[in-house]
Amino acid sequence: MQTIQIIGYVLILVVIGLFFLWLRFQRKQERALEQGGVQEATILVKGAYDPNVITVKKGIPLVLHFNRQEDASCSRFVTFEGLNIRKDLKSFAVTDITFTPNKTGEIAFTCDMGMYQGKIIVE
Ligand SMILES: [Cu+2]
Repeated sequence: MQTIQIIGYVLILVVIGLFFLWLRFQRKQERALEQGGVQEATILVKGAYDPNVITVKKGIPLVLHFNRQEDASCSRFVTFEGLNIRKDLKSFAVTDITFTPNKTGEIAFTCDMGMYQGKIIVE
């Protein structure tokens, strides 16, 4: 094989790799739906949190429906920074997490190893 061909294959692999990285870390933003005094959002847990950025309003009870469609041990627990919330998400089921965001700012949530990352933006 010629050197130029090898360089070509390597470049193609690099581009494919970057594409998957971009898919994994891109922001998928959504606003919680407000209805009847609560706001809620559904987060698909499969390879990542989708959406991984959720905008909510301060002072209104928030219900997050974590729909975990996998059994990878990585995503089993979700922890909310600064809220003392750590929850076991059952595989192929929806687990609700409810709290009222009391101050504006950002609340990060992650799996135990920090591979899956998301955040709540409180407005
Ligand atoms: Cu993990």
